[in-house]
Amino acid sequence: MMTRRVVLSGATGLATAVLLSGCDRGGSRVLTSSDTHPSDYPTVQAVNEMGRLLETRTGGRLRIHVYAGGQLGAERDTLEITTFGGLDMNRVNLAPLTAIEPMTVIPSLPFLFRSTGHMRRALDGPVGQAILDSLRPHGMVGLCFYDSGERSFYNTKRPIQTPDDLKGLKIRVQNSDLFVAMIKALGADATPMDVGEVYGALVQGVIDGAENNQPSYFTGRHFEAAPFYSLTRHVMAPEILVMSMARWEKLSTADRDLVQQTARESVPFMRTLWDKRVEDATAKLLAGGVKMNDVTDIAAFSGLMKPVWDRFVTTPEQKRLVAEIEATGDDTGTEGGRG
Ligand code: GTR
Repeated sequence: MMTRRVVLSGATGLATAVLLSGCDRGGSRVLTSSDTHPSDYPTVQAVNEMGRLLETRTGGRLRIHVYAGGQLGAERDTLEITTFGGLDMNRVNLAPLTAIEPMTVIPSLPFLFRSTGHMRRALDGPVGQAILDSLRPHGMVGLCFYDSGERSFYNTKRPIQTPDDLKGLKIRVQNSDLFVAMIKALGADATPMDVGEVYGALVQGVIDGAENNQPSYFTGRHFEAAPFYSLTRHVMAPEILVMSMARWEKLSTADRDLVQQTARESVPFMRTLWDKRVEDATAKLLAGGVKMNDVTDIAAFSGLMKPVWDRFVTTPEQKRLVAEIEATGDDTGTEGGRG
């Protein structure tokens, strides 16, 4: 049943996207983009802002239409559509890309970033650019990263304080072997699944929990079914905005520069919305009865990650980027070292 729904929604999305991709109206081009989040979510707002900048700067010649709320299907499916040019742009989390390109594993590694400042500084620099560029051989141009905060565990049973509390729990993860390996290393059972299925799976007891940032936990109403949210802050895998290489190659050099520049300009816009969204979601979650607990012994979790890092960080290029990120300071000027 679940598989059939995914296939059907993917097929419908595909037809829509193919019909709409790069449609021309009197010399103006509408770039199509997909997002699983609803239209008020910061990622959608940021791509809309980029569209507004593009429209203003080209006198309406280039515009963006975001298909929000997962209308075009799950991230894995829309990514496939993007790679063959059926969709012009796509905003996804980095996790589903880890199956496609090993360089995208890096910012998705558990307990890599020490803080939001550290993550932003590393991804805004040459390391981030190298990861964005790594998607080109896969038919996509990485335009920019957006924040996705810190992912933490939530479940229907109990607060998580130590990895022992996760034992035996069925935890939903994104479609990524890296995430599956991380959950297994922590002693829980991993169930990869599209985010759109999580609420129902929690209610039906198909899974006991999942992991995400506060805004997604709130927006998907997952907190109603799984009220224990434990601040493990284990992953800061960012969001990424990509453009299909097929569309990119059809743009003039000047338009490519404009697309790249407006994407870049949408990043600080998004961060302002994001910080506020985390604050608002947290307040609403607490008001909604969520039992949120701090986790004091983070080392008990991060200490189990060595086999995961060893399995997924294998190439010299990956190792070089990890070392560069570890040596990058955070916004408060601390240089290197896991403090
Ligand atoms: C969210 C992210 C989505 C999606 C979702 C998930 O934080 O913004 O793109 O990856 O998590 O868990 O599937």
